[in-house]
Amino acid sequence: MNTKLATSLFITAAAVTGAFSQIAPAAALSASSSVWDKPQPTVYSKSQTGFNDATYQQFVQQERVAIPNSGQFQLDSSKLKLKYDYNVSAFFINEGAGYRNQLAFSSTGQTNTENLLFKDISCEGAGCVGGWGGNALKLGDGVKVGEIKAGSQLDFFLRADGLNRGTGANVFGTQTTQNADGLQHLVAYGVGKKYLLLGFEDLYGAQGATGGKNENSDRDFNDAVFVVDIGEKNLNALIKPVPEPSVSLSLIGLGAAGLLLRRRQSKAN
Ligand SMILES: [Ca+2]
Ligand SMILES: [Ca+2]
Ligand SMILES: [Ca+2]
Repeated sequence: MNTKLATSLFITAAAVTGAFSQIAPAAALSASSSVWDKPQPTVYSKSQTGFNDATYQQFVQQERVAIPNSGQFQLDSSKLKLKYDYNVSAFFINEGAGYRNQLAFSSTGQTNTENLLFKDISCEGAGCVGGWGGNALKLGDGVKVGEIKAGSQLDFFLRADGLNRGTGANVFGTQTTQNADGLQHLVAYGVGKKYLLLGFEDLYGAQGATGGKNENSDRDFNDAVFVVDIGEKNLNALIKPVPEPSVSLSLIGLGAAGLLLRRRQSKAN
């Protein structure tokens, strides 16, 4: 990882601490939720949105290689609570998965809604991690999440191989405790000025575990990769959390360095 990358990639140290654990977690979207039966929202191409995915492809790891240090950056659902009203969008970055995964979101709080975002997360051809069937999305394709009011919490859910398995699929979400295997399936980073980078692991169980429901998971977290535009003010609010007393000195140091670098970068931009 180069220095520039490190400055743009920073994560909320506070997410590790569960700083806002007193906030009740949003109800998980089950595999049988009607949200998965909704029609695919309009997909906008890069030429329509002006979004450039190239900057973010560097975060997509090769198959079966985890995003470095991803285990440190466990996402707390409260991390995605928006402090300001914003018209949120999500963009497809890549997918390294044989599965035909699906993505949905929910917003709870001031805005209460849920919707399907991508019904068939499949990609084949130049720039795609692999090609295992399906070619529904182009790199950088975007969908509108919609206007989300300040004080709302965003959660994202992956129905693993949902296109094929339907209601029998596993759903993995923002809340680790609500995942059937009890494991983290999502890593989140703050990238650029206004984006969250989300990387999902779609295989059930611990790395290499077999038997039962286990799927010999590789824990590479590249099975569905997105960025979500939450706006600069919301991202800034998320990456400047009030440090908890329990946060280790090293994490505080990391966060402070990240903020410093970010401010410099902001000025540079
Ligand atoms: Ca993968
Ligand atoms: Ca796939
Ligand atoms: Ca995987």
